[in-house]
Amino acid sequence: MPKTQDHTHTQRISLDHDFEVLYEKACEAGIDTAFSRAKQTPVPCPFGSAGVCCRHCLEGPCRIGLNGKGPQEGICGANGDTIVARNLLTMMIEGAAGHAEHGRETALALLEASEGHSDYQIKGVEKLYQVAAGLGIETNGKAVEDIGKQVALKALEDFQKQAGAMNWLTLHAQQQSIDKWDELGITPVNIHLEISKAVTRTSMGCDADPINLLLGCLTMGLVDGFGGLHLSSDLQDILFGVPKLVKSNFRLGVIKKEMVNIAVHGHVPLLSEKIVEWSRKLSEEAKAAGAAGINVVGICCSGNEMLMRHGIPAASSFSSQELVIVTGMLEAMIVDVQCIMPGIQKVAECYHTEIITTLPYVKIAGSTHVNFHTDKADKAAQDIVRKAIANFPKRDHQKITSFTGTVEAYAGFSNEQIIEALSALNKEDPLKPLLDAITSGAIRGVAAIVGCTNVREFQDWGNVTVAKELLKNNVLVVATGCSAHSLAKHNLMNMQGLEYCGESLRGVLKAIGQAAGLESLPPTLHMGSCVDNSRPADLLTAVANRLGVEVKDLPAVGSCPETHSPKALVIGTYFLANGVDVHVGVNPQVSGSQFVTDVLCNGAKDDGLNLEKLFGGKLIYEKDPVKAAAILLRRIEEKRLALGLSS
Ligand code: MSK
Repeated sequence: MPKTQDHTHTQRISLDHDFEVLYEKACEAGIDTAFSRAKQTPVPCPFGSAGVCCRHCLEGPCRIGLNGKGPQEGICGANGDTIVARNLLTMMIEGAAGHAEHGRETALALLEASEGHSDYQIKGVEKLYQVAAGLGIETNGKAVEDIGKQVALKALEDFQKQAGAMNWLTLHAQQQSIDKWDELGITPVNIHLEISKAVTRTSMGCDADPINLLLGCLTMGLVDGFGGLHLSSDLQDILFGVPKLVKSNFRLGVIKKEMVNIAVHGHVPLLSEKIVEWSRKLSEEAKAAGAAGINVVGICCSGNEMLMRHGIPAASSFSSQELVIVTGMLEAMIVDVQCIMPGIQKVAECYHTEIITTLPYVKIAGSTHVNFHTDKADKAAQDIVRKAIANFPKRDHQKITSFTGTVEAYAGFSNEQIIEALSALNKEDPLKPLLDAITSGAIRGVAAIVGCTNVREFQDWGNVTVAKELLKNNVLVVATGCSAHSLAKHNLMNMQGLEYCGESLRGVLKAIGQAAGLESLPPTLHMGSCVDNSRPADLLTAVANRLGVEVKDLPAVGSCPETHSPKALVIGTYFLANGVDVHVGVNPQVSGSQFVTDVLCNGAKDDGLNLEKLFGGKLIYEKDPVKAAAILLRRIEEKRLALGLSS
């Protein structure tokens, strides 16, 4: 049995008590998890934390001395500003590449489905027509598959074209923003070209101008926003259908003792869709093995995707993924890509859980690998579900910890669903009730709470606290990613949470919800996975277009209180390029350069060049969630004032 690194487990790890129970159980059983490993290294490396460690060549690693003490240049002469900006761009590349690969796989899946040589069919026909029209594809008299193929080829063109702007950027961005990006020379041409160029410019002996490197970060933000987020969401809606309102459950009570439990974890929903389908089809086989049936639960964004389209319950966000296994009731955890801790394998070895990797470029030593491809998706899903069924009799009943508590949550708030709900109030002009609420001040502004949970943070605390502070002050809150897990678990996606809303916001939510046949809309709206940050972006664009202003002018903010991932940083950069203020509650690792910090965080009235002057919004780094919410509220009021909206 491995020895846990946290023998004392005195510090609390989560606002969710169930995970504290499991953490204590893991510590007592000598099972290491990310939480115990984090306590083993309580202070992160100060040089890495400040962004001043350079590992771009073999003369180093070099590091810049902190607080002006020690060497102020690397061996090549790169100073702290260059090194910090370059390291930030490296993180952006990593985040954008992950989302772009998600988009590329989805585009190929749509192409194969359209050509009839995969196990998938197009389910979102209406969305297909809408996207095709936006791309200028002629649809009259054409078969759905022909249109699907044209849309897929347009998407793949965004990985190949050598001139002009990306198709998906032109499809979704406001013209004023495109003009600004063109003027600054940051408009991306194609996704792979920009990623490749950015890798080149960060390598030793290339770009050494911190301003130019920071502009490169903005390009990566646009690559991510249009080539990762929008492209993936659009094509997934075409393949699997646009999410509609669903009711489901969160917390560990969703894992059922009498069932074969399968967790889907990762991001790209291609395989998870099939796991859900085959779990239903093979339930008789599970019963023959002594179980009551098959229960699929979600982790991270695979969980969000399956929740949004199928109402699959959610077991865990990022930081507690290993602890799900410690229930002793998980027969298999199926992973695809991103946010998968290698540590799950070691924890699984202490139980009967089988970790199953599915992509040739994401494997974990010791785990089972079932290769997934769209033309053999049904076969792969059947094999995986049968492996889980075969594991059910191997449970060690002495090691089981079950929970009964679940929290009900509403999800499925695509823009199409929001518009449908609003149209119950105004059929001819569905956006009008929302615009009226914003302009009258009944809704002070809109906030997207996005991003992760982070093992070094007290799980859910930052996400929930920022949300409650904003709700109390009548800000409409939407959420995606793992932060949506936090909000759902703490009653902010069901009607109980309405008590946290200010009176005027509650009135608007009730009016819209009741017109749509509900008691109310929930206090916060679950808009989906990480790539679905395209949805709040589209909502803001629609509101700005109707008000005749730019997105940067809206009283809208983004917040990532507990993030851990470079993906969240690059999503935030996409919003910054659109002029939206973005809060991060976790150190963005730029403090080693006052110049870079000023460019990112200073206001428009400050001396020198900065993001707010160029785009209209800035980065706000504040660890304390109450203070962070106060800053966001102030920014919302400033933008209201500038727009001439009621005080
Ligand atoms: S899964 S990127 S921990 S949100 Fe999208 Fe959650 Fe953050 Fe991964």
